[in-house]
Amino acid sequence: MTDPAVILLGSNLGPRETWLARARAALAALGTVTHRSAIYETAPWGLPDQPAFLNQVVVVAAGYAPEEWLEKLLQIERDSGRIRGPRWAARTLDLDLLFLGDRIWQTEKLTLPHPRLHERRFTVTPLAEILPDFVHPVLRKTCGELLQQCPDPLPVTKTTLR
Ligand code: PH2
Ligand code: MG
Ligand code: MG
Repeated sequence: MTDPAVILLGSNLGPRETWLARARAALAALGTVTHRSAIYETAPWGLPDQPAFLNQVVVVAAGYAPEEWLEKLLQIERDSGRIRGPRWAARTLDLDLLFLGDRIWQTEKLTLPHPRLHERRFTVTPLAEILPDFVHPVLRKTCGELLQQCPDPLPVTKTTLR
């Protein structure tokens, strides 16, 4: 059994929809895309003075190890022309690994589940849309419960895009 990778896509620079579409195509080339949320327009979290983001969550089944996934995602980001700026700054494409099945992983490079996912409405909203009953392996709550309990007040608006 391969552990499905649950990935958050984000963009707030340039042709945002195009970056997400290209990232989905690149992910589909790595394995089988089993779920895809709607695209949400979301207020910038962390550094407020920057453009709004588009965010989406997709699930990909493929047999990679955690740090292999990280390398694949970084490569797709680089292919979108991303230049790494300050933490939380505007970016063409950001791909964050939220879960790899229910694996718990903690190294210098990568922590699974993503340690801040439950604090961010822009993450939990698309996640709860497609995986409402998936149980967070550390917090022991479903994604639906994490959304209900999310303290983040920043607005998240569902678009008609997917
Ligand atoms: N990503 C960040 C920082 N802030 N805000 C929103 N709304 N969406 C993001 O994807 C996002 C953010 C760092 O990766
Ligand atoms: Mg991120
Ligand atoms: Mg990232």
